[in-house]
Amino acid sequence: MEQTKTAKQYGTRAAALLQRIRELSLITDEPGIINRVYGTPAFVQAGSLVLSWMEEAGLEAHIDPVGNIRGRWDCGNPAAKTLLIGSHYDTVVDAGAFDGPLGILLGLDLLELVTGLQQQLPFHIELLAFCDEEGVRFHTTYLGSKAVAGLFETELLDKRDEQGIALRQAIQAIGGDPGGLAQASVAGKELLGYIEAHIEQGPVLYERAIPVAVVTGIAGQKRILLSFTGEAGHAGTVPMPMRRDALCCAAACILAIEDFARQQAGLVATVGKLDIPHAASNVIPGKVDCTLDLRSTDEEELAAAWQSLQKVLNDICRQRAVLFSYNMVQSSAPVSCDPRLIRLLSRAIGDAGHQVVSLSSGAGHDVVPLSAICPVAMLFVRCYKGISHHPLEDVEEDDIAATIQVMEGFLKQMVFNYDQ
Ligand code: HGY
Ligand code: MN
Ligand code: MN
Repeated sequence: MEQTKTAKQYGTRAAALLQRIRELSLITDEPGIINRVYGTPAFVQAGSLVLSWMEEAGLEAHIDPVGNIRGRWDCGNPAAKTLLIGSHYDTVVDAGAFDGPLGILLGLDLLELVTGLQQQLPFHIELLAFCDEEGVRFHTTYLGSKAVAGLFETELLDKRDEQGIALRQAIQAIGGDPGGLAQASVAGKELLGYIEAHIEQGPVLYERAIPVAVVTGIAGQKRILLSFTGEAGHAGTVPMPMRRDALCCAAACILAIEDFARQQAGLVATVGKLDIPHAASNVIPGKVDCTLDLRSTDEEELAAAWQSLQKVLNDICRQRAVLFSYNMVQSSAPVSCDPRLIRLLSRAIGDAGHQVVSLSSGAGHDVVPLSAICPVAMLFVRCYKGISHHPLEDVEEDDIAATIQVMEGFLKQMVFNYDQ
């Protein structure tokens, strides 16, 4: 098949980027799947590899107090602003290879172009590989980007993982400094903006056969721990009408949550984890904890949905004589991307010969905390059938070539439109 001009011109860089994606994907705590959550040996190994790539590219690179890997290109003018580019290098469990690393490596590709060509730019660029966007280990997301945005809440340091290890200890264990997180912050600095390229993690671009899209905004999300307390008992002796079965109650609640979300167009609700302490096949579950992930791009709808769901869950628990309680683990409002950056990114997409499509993101991204301190933009990249958080996650080399071209075009737009 005749290679497109883009594939020819950018194909070599796309192939090199894919090679690095594959190299990173082999760094895992669980051979056979990609598993690289915050603070593990694989996490540290992956961070060192990204650091070495940044150093090879000629960037001033370092690991910050929370574990973000950072590479800076200085334009030589101390008064200049800084453009931030990045994504995350932690993963979910049994992850795909592109969620996070693609955005880091696209930024690295751009910086290799800048340093390689001794390009004179009027502004600085900082490449950020964030350490914990997924929040898998401590169940609270954006740890790295919150530190960079100066939004890290110190009470997070006492959060414990399933082994009872506190985040403070995990930071120390990787050589970080839990007392020095303020040094990671760029809040208040002269920032031009933050751009993140990321797989769409949804099917729209794949269905419409379009390689990239500009993101208009990121959905708000609530991560809530739901707890159901009934009464444990002997599976063989407690008559059914006398039971206060916490698991049956949780099951009824989980189906009610699904039913509720199905009736609200802009809402999604997911119970992704369920835990039965001291579970045994011959014991009626007395206690069940599960996680509720609630999202909407409309802040009022999200708040109202949670209010309504609390009533639904309380009613079910009352009928079953089971106690219901919850802990709001994390709550982030919807975020809008910056209109000016959207315009410049759309121009770059058009200049690269692609139809300009705008999408909102149901997935959370490090853009969320960064939006508090500077204008933000996101570029979505088509992925295979929209699959993500799954080993089948994949991106075509031609789409990586197209994205490289758009990112380069965006950088040009930022230069042409730079006003100190
Ligand atoms: O959960 C999310 O939306 C993201 O993948 N962390
Ligand atoms: Mn991601
Ligand atoms: Mn993810």
